[in-house]
Amino acid sequence: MSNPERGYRLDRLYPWEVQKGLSTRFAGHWIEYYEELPSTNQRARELAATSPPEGLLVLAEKQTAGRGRLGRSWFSPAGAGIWMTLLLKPPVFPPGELPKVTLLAAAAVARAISAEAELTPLVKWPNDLYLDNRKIAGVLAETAGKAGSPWEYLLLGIGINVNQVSTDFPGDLRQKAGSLRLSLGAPVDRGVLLRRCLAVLEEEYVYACEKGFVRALAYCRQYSFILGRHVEVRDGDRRYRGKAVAIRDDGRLELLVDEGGKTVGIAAGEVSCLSRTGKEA
Ligand code: BT5
Repeated sequence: MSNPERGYRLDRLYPWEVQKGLSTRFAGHWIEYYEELPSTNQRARELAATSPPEGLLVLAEKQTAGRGRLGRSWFSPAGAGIWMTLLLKPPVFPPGELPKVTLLAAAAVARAISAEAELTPLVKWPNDLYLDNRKIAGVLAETAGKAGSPWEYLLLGIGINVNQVSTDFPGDLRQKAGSLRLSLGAPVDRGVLLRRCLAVLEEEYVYACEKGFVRALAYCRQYSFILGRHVEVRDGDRRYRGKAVAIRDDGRLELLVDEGGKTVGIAAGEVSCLSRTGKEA
């Protein structure tokens, strides 16, 4: 290897290597692996129409049209991160649970990172993980299925920045995106982390199917990036400013709004943290 610094780029998340030592009952037992895909969520949606087994994992070294929420894009360069979608088939699945499922996935990935890399990512409601004030991971939870049963599958799309250095990010992301490597000061083995993510995701999911989301929500509250902070939440055309005081049991963010001192429960949105002067922090 001529340049050990960049050696991680030669790694591949080959399914047979990922599956060696995988401790799950179903998550990742079937892996569709691609060097390059437009988006793992998009591929998972196509596969959902063919009645795949629960636990199927779509994995790509690189995405050319990685997706965030609301049509935003997700930067997914080759070999530097984990870009994946896990297909689950929950027994009962009211579509209103999606915000909680998103938080569950964020909590599971945060737990997996804490276990493997000795870092403590914070959950930024509703779908991000942060380290050192930078976004290092995002979750895109969607539903899919055959025509007539569009909620048959849950697609847990997860992107984790693992080994990028800051010059790997395009200009507009350089100030706000981070990676495990940047926080740790050393590269991280993607295969080991991926196995741990699958194990914790399955564990949290099975637990939630039996007992509800209490445990995942408790984690998101304990390791929250925003609770107690003054924030602005944008939800479409609506904007709220106030103190983030709670994550409710239904997954909504409770905000004590500046004007009128009332609390509101917000189902989805984009949160920015504000400084005391009201500017974006
Ligand atoms: C998310 O959306 O954070 C969800 C990201 C989910 C990505 C995974 S990768 C595997 C699977 N397949 C897909 O196609 N998607 C999922 P959102 O909250 O909307 O955030 C998007 C915003 O994050 C962008 O507008 C950028 O500002 C920022 N961003 C984009 N790429 C980033 C990156 N690699 N790291 C940090 N921030 C990024």
